[in-house]
Formats: sequence, C-alpha cells, structure tokens
Amino acid sequence: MKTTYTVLVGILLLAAAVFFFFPKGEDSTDSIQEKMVLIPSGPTASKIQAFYMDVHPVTVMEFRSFIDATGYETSAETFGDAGVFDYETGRWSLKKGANWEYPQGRDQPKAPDNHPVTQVSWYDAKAYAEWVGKRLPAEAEWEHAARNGGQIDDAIYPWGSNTVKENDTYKANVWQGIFPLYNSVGDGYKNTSPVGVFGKTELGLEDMAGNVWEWCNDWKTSDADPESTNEMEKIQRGGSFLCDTKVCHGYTVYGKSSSTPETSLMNLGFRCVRDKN
Ligand SMILES: [Ca+2]
Repeated sequence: MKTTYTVLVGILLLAAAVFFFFPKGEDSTDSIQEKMVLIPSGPTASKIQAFYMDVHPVTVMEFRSFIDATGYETSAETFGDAGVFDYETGRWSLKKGANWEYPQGRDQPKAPDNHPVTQVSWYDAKAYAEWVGKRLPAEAEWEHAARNGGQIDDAIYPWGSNTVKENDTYKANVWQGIFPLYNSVGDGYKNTSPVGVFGKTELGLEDMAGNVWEWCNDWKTSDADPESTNEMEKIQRGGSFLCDTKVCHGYTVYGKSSSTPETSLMNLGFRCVRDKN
C-alpha cells in the first residue's frame, strides 16, 4: 500500500513538473501544429496526396521558439551577414549583422513578432520544419494550395480575381509604384506585414501572395530539361513586398524564384506542411 501511495505521489509530482516546466502556450510546438489547413488531394496524375499546410508563413515569434529550444545558429549568423535591399540604390548587398531578428541590420528596427521570419536559409527552414515535426512543401504542393486545391486553375492570384486591389482594398502586401525607384506604399507596408492582415484564401490560407517569398523543397529544374536538376538552387514561391506587376510579378499562383540554399534575404521566409496520414 505504501509503495502504491509513493508511486501515485511520484506520478502527481511529475505531472505537475511537466505542467509548470512545459506549459502549452503560444510558443509551444503544440500550438504551432494546430495552425494548419487541410489541402485536398490533387488529380490522380498530379500524385499530390492530401496534406496539412501552415495557415501563414512561420512568424518571428515561432522561429524564436525554435532558436530558444535548440540554440540553433542560422546560416546568416554563421556568415555574419545577409542580403538586404537598399531602397536608395535599388540594389541588393550583403549587410553585416543582418539576421532573422534584425532583417535589415542592427541599425534598423527588430523584426516584429507577428511578421513572417526572414533572413532564413533553406537549411534553416528545413531545420525548423524537422524540429516542429513538419517538412517543407514540394513546389507542386505549394501551387496546388495556392490554387485552392485545384478550384481556381485558371486564376492568376490565390483569390481568383485579376487584380490585387479591389474596392480600394489590397489583397496582398506587394510594391505599388515604379520598382525600384518609387513605392507609394498604397497597401500600408513598405517591408513585411503582420501575417494574415490581407485576409484568407477560400481554403483559409494567409499570405500565399506577397509579403515574403517562401522556400520549397525542390531544386530548380533545367529549362531545357524539366526532368533534370543541377542541384544548385532551391525554388521559392509566392512573391514578396518587393514585387510589382512589371518587374517581378512573383505573387501569382505560378510565379517563382530560386536561390542557392545557403541564401538569406530580407524578403524570403517559409511555411511548413505535414502529411495527412
Ligand atoms: Ca507593400
């Protein structure tokens, strides 16, 4: 009887310890898991199985949870610099000290918690995804999700219409004006915006167009032979706040970019997916 009582007390103490030391809160992996949307499978020929996708790009706060839990050092922190766009010159350059916390360098404001994390390499994104029990999306999965699971195959944007501005309301954080000389900031954001402020797609996804480019798992394929890859650059989808309709226009459901996997940029983030089964 005494032994049973001792074991019971031990279990209760252990349960209390788990509750107090590992509380289920905004920063826990449990809450990160919950913010996903079920994307239906594609046509048989596409071989896309149903999967879960993050509602929005991984935020600065979510990425901080990963750093705090693991002590992980990002590629930008290892290199000591990262890619920053200079609005004065209209050019990209490596800026010392720029990283996920200070995406435009230490002399510029810290990244807000509810904005997409940027200045993360493909390796950083993959490490985060593995930590949280997810993976990076295949490019075909990302586009299938952007097309509302195949419901808007003939559309240009995830919301299905042909314009980014409707009734004086913008549907994505992109560039207004003449890139790179003038940005009127008509949508209210010169750089990143809080995730979700431009609404949801019919499937419930946020920021599938604009805000930040998102890393995919695929290597860039050769234009001459789509079946072959040179394994030099990883695909990105979705466009960013630096995209306009004339120069970039990357925020369409089919727009894409690519970089070598160690690249970190102030307009490049990611979101994760998870198999349904
Ligand atoms: Ca903008």
